Amino acid sequence: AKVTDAVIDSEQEVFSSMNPFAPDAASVASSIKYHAEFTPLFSPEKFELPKAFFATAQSVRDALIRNWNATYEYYNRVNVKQAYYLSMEFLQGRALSNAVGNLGLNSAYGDALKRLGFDLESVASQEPDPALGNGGLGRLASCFLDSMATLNYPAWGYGLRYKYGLFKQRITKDGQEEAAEDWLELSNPWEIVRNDVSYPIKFYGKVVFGSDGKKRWIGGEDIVAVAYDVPIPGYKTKTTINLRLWSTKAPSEDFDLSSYNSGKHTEAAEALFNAEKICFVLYPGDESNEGKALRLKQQYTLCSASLQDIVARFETRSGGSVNWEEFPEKVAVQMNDTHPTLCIPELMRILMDLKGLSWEDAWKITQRTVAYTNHTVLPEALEKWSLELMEKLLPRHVEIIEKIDEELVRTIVSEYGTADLDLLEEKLKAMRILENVELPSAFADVIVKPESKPVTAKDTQNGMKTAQEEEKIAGEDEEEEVIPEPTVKPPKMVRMANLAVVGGHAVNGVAEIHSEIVKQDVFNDFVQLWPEKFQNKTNGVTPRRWIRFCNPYLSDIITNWIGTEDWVLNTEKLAELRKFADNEDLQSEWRAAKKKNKLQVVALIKERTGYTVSPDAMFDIQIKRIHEYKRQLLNILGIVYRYKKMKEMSASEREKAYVPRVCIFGGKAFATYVQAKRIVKFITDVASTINHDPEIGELLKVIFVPDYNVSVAELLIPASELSQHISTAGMEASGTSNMKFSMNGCVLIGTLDGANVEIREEVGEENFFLFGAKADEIVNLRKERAEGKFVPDPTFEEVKKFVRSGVFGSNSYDELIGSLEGNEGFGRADYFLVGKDFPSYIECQEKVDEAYRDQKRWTRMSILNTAGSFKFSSDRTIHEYAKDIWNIKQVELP
Ligand code: B1N
Repeated sequence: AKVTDAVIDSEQEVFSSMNPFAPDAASVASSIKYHAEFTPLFSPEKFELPKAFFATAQSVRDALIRNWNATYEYYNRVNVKQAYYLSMEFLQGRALSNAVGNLGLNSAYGDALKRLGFDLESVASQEPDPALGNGGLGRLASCFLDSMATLNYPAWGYGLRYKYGLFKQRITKDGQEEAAEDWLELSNPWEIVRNDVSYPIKFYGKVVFGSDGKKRWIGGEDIVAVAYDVPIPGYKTKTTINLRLWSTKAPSEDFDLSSYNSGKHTEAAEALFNAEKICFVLYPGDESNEGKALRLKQQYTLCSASLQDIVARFETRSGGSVNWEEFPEKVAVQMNDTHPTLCIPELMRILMDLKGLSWEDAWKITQRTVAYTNHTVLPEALEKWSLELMEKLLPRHVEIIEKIDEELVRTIVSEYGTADLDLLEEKLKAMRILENVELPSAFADVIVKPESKPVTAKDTQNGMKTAQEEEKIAGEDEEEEVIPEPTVKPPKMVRMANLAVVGGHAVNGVAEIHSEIVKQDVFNDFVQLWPEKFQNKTNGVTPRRWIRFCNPYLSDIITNWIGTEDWVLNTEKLAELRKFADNEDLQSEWRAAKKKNKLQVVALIKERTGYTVSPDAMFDIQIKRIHEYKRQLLNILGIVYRYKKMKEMSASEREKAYVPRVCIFGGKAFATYVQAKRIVKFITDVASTINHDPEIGELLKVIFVPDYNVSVAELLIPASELSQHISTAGMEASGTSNMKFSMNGCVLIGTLDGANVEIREEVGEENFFLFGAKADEIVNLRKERAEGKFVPDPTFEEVKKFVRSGVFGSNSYDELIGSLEGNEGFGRADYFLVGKDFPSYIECQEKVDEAYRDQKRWTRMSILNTAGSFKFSSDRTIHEYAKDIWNIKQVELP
């Protein structure tokens, strides 16, 4: 339809009131038509779905901007303390349904679009899924924004506006292929570029003394960071907070017009390209440290632009009288993992070099302002940067880091004294920020050990070995060990986690077990110095996106049975479902909702893979980044084992013995993580054999859903009945999809790892399928393995042999299966203990089948999962951060 009758409303008239619940379908329709006509992104002749999406989004954005302005006008006026969540990743997911839902405008927008010949759902599905994050860490940041806004906490997010999000995954016969994700191709209707909010960012150059005797950093490369704001609405509140994403560009004078005029077009634009490329891509590294110089530039851009902005806001809000000591009373900065740790030296630099504060004052302020969340204990993921690279790129920051390191050495020496030099040396080695760097000159004479050995390359990584090193060691034979180690000069490194612990006032882990490991293991030496810094903040997820909006069928049932929709804000109310767990009416409604959700996934699977699956089979799902420690390999080997057993039976035996299952996988492998990509390939090979086996039919199907992202999760989670969280104990910091599944009435099969431990406590152990070794057994198990004492279970030998026999194609999967054995040349001797946990996993899966056969029992388990999941709302998590770390108060708009 052509928009000929567009009502030219002035924007002010679109929503008659600041009350977000006011507009009716007629005014919404005219606002959509207004944008369709006057927001020039599409040609005027057509009014089709893509245009309908943009016009609708822009109409919603008007409401958000109004609320955003009201929010900030008020915060400025009362000068509240504000928290800033700095993250290299925000995995926002689509925004339209979420915004409309949060504003309570579902029926107004639904009706308005109907009048225009569309429906809200198809319009919403036009939106690209912005994947500015890799996985759990980025999605957590987005859940936190939702909770901050919903709970009326004065808080902002700061991140980067990557031109390309996490790669698009294609599955071919060779496994995973990556393609650029051009999410901005059609432009982003939610963002508002603030051309008047931009900050200079410097790299390289040198440090000089200014006329005042103070140090100044003269940059060698200058770029500009420009603010793009994304409004974040809270649920049923006017509070709308901000996600400020920085984009980089060159200062306009950097375009070399004379080169251009003389025909050197590429050279003329080089500076532009160099500046812009900083924000080209999100590094697709999840729990690995890519160590790219460009990544360091990204991290510094985030820290510098955000802190300049925060400091400017503090100054503005202080009016004429800036008292820097008050800075921590107005500002809390949370660093999402170590990626924004440069905040610490950057704030020091701003306070000292630009604002004239002394080291002592600047340090006190910085420490009181900044806090650090740790998200992983995997040694290879603890970020380290080459000191040499950092000295080049950020010379002034390195000076500051050196001084922080020197102060730390002073603290350590005064704490442990010089009587026991072995102990002192051990502490320094574990705790110093600079690694493989001589002691600061002031200490060089104090700490001299007579027989001190030169450091070798193997002594790196906090004394822990990287996976690659382990791999090397596993492959080393006896002979090699007698050859004396060459004394290579180990690279000088900056350990960002140590800097974050020293420079912040709080360090938290993300689940109870993880925070304990952080204290007992990773940062134990720091805990002895500053026990008060260390905390736990168990992760959470927003019940708006992750139940209310993604699972409307279940939500309606919950609301009906509890008698109120309050549970969306007060998830404790979900516990009231417990008393109805055996009620047959609730049970049948519950199953009917699950069935409807499963039918949507049947369609998705058909569309994305071509496979037809039955909605009556059990939906068994594992969706997360592909990583050895998450053990998708354990899952698929379990499926292979099941398949083998089925093949050994007669048809009638098979049907009696097994519950029909659809086993669904989804997830991306880091592009250079070879073993993870082999796992993807193996899963898809197994899938094509089993799915085409006429003997097996509906009894077993294996599906790899390509290009897993937030939108796919929103469909899969509500449809899941069993979900797998089966990491090697101690390795998954928390996990957050486990919480989403449990909320949506899925029963978990899992190890005692991350948040599984707490979920099991809350939902009751009889409603959780537990298997596998415990975290405190892992070290010993690996040791036994290395000593050749591990006796594999016959079932495990059987399944490996079956894979090697060629049932899944000519490939014998030597590298994959070999890695589980520690055969010479095949690496780490089953570092992730797949073989150890295999028999208990298989046994546990048998219990799953048994439970599922009794649908009343299963439905009861499902209801009790939803009922027991209330702790895992990110609202609870955010209240804890606000109280224990940020010291911010809820502020309701007048
Ligand atoms: O953070 C999530 C946790 O729930 C997960 O258990 C944890 O694995 C995840 C480097 C990471 N930890 N570390 C990362 C991401 C990107 C990167 O470049 C590390 N992600 C996690 C939320 O707490």
